[in-house]
Amino acid sequence: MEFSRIFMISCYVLLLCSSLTYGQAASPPAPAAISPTPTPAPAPAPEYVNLGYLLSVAGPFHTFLDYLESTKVLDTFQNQANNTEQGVTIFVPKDNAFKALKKPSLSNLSKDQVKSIILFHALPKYYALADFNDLSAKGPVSTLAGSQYTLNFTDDSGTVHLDSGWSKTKVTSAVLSTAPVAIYQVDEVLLPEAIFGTDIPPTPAPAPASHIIPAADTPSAESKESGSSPKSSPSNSSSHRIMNFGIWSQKVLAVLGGMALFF
Ligand SMILES: *[C@@H]1O[C@H](CO)[C@@H](O)[C@H](O)[C@H]1NC(C)=O
Ligand SMILES: *[C@@H]1O[C@H](CO)[C@@H](O)[C@H](O)[C@H]1NC(C)=O
Ligand SMILES: *[C@@H]1O[C@H](CO)[C@@H](O)[C@H](O)[C@H]1NC(C)=O
Ligand SMILES: CC(=O)N[C@H]1CO[C@H](CO)[C@@H](O)[C@@H]1O
Repeated sequence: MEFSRIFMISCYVLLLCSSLTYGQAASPPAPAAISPTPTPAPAPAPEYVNLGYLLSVAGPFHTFLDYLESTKVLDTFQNQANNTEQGVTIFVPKDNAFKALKKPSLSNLSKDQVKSIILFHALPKYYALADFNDLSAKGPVSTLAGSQYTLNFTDDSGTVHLDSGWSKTKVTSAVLSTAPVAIYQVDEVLLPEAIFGTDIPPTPAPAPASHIIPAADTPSAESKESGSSPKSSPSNSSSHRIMNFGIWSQKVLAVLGGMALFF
């Protein structure tokens, strides 16, 4: 008699404990799935973004910056950036994108053509990444190089693809995206149809998928590795297993407790 009472009490205690742990195990899995993209800390609204400085410390974007300086397009961009009404959106290829240029190279172009190509890398307006969804429906978008220098955009579930005719590339990270200045890193140098003609080369072999390198060492970096956000969500299985074990142990103990009543 004494033994069965102790057994019942201990069963009851175990039951309590197991429902407590079950309650704890059941609650945590929720937050992981809610927002895979971290919300950027609200940076203080910059009065003045020094593009030359920013591009010299991010990237590496030295080749692009050299072209910006030698063509004086840096002044055009900076002027546009200072103009807070419209702002500017700049697509910046990394140094290795310039190294990868072989077939149509920039070395064989006139100064004006090079200038146009560099101007071709910017839109005369600030666009946040979310704006490209609307922009992609609009068809060809004029760049700072003029109305015959257009880019087509497509927003593929958050990844912004650019098509210049010759170059098909995508935004791989946001170096800066705070109105009025957006600077996005792209995989390739944008080569305009207006200079290279409509003799579009066949699409080159796709680059290895693992080649996305976020722009590091950026002071106001709001680094966004596009297209790979869901991958990093933690494994779901362990929390499910804990939950399942919680339910299972609770049931067993409940049965034991019920049996104990008959002693
Ligand atoms: C942009 O604004 C800054 C700060 O007001 C100024 O020093 C700079 O000369 C301006 N640059 C251009 C190209 O307007
Ligand atoms: C520039 O390109 C044209 C045609 O593509 C070619 O005929 C010419 O030889 C090139 N010049 C140099 C300096 O490479
Ligand atoms: C952009 O898209 C339009 C059709 O909407 C097409 O006619 C044009 O050739 C495209 N331009 C480029 C550079 O891909
Ligand atoms: C709902 C869900 O995301 N289930 C996944 C849990 O993780 C396993 C692999 O560990 C996937 O196969 C499931 O699809």
